[in-house]
Amino acid sequence: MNFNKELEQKKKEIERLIAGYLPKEEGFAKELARAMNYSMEAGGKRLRPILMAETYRMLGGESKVIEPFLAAMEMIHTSSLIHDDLPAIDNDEYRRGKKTTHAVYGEAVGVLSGDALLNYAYETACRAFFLEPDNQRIGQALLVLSRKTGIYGMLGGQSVDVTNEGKPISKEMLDYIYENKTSALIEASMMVGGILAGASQDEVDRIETIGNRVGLAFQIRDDILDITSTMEELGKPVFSDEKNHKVTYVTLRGLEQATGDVEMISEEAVSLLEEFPQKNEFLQELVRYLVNRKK
Ligand code: GRG
Repeated sequence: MNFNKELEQKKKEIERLIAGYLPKEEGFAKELARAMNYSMEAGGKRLRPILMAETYRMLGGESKVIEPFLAAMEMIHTSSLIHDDLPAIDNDEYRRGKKTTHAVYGEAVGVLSGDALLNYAYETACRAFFLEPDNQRIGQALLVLSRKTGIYGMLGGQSVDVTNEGKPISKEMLDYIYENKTSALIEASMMVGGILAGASQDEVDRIETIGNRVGLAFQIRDDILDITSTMEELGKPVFSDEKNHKVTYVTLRGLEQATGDVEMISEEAVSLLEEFPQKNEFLQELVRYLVNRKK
């Protein structure tokens, strides 16, 4: 099967699985559930759960215990996008080619649906205990998932990003921002896959480094697309970094070097992946695809 077809099929499988975990739109809080489901069903690449599932598969994982974590990861990611689009942060009206959650449901429900989805993600991940009550790795996976989302991960990075808008920032600070606001969830996705598959500490550490490199390349590519793509292609506004007075990898290093660095950093990730004797060619191709993605 060719890569694009396989990717589309895996994305569909993930979406089917996620649909089974979404909250019911009923009762007094149904507007909240609608807003949560609106954002979860708005599309997107489903990259993080696919990376998790493929790392799990590479390391020999075969149980359903991964499933609540696949859904939870996409919920965390989506909750961060809802909040990222809010008037207080990027104030964007479009995402994934559709109106953003706050644009449809209003700012208050936008805030609440981001909070609710983040909380619901952990509730969902905890369901893994019902599947395998004695599996100690579920606790380890939960720790990684929550730590990489919080102050020592995505939220830490995002906070430094927003509090430094409009200011000149060092490359060191930019690296911190990218490695946290973007890489942390990608690291967590791959690490959870590894942990639940029974990986050793050394393997989990190596997977963390791979996730870090993938996330960095992914974010630089995001910066490049912000200035080279179109709203139609991206499904979200372009020149958003300039609008928000953000220093990016491209403003610091220039478009040409940024493009070369994305290539180099992702090849580093692929080489580290190749060191695993258990090969997963799809995963390697996925990393390369991310560098050349158009949206
Ligand atoms: C509520 C948990 C929570 C967090 C709020 C706003 C915020 C804190 C974090 C924002 C983090 C962020 C948006 C980082 C940028 C990462 C990035 C490039 C996201 C886009 O990911 P894609 O391209 O999106 O995978 P799709 O739409 O394909 O899912």
